[in-house]
Amino acid sequence: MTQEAGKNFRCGTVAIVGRPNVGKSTLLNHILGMKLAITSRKAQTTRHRLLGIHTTDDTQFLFVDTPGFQQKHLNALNKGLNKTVTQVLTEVDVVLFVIEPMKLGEADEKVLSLLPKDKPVLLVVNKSDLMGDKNNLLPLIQDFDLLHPFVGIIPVSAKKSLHLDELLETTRQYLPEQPAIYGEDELTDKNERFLAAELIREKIFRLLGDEIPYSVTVEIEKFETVKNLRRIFAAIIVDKDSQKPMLIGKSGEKMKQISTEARQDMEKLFGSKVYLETWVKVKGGWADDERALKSLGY
Ligand SMILES: Nc1nc2c(ncn2[C@@H]2O[C@H](COP(=O)(O)OP(=O)(O)OP(=O)(O)O)[C@@H](O)[C@H]2O)c(=O)[nH]1
Ligand SMILES: [Mg+2]
Repeated sequence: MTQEAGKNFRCGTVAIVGRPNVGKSTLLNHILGMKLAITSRKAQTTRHRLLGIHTTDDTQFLFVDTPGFQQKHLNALNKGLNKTVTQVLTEVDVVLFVIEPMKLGEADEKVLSLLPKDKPVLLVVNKSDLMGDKNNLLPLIQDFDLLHPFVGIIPVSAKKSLHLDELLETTRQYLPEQPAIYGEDELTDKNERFLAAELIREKIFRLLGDEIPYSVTVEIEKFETVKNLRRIFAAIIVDKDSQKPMLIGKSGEKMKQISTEARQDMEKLFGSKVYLETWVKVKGGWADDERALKSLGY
């Protein structure tokens, strides 16, 4: 890193915002070249702001992944998620507004209305690999362009890592000239406890039907590091008794699968062996109870 060269080094924060499921977290992971943020086919996977640090020779990008802005089911949890998004927008140097190559919808319009007018915002058209005829992009871009003065428009594919260099190069131009804030090996400001809980939640999003994941949160009750072994004890919290058997599955099969896959991801991310123990607890109405939310880390 030529941070010592000083003069041209840039460092700044970049918000990644958009409606649920457009690929914000996938974009962060593919920029970092590392699975830091959890992702799934279901909307509303991300529930926390997440810092992802990407350091190159001349730039330190401080990306902030955010929850997809919620319009439906406005319980206390989702209201909190929306507050996170609006808060992040006030704090950053640049905004990446992520959309899919689909018609402008109500959910996109809602996020558009929140975009700051006094900050550079790039329109990032993700999932360009799904776009059949590239000519369809033009009317779509025109629709969006009418609603906000974007400083640039960049089609990318996060999943296939296409055009991410262009995205970084353009983003860089809007970052302030200043030295790096974090060490060049640092990846995030979140601790392993947080990341472990997220990986368990991801497996629940990926392995269970449409309803359960939204009623689930994960609490790490104990996290011990003994030499090259992490011993992690996690409670999976559901909203109702009736959800317990669905999560556990026939002869505990589902839980076993959740734990195994989460443990494998943790071993990769932490670079150590992991012993993981999980169990299910019921905490009725946790997602709409301010006090419970606070104690669960929201
Ligand atoms: N084909 C294709 N799929 C993608 C691309 N980027 C993301 N996806 C898929 O889109 C789905 C949603 O991705 P996420 O990264 O979880 O989306 P998100 O915007 O973070 O969603 P929330 O956190 O719920 O707001 C996943 O199934 C991804 O694999 C892409 O470039 N191409
Ligand atoms: Mg996400």
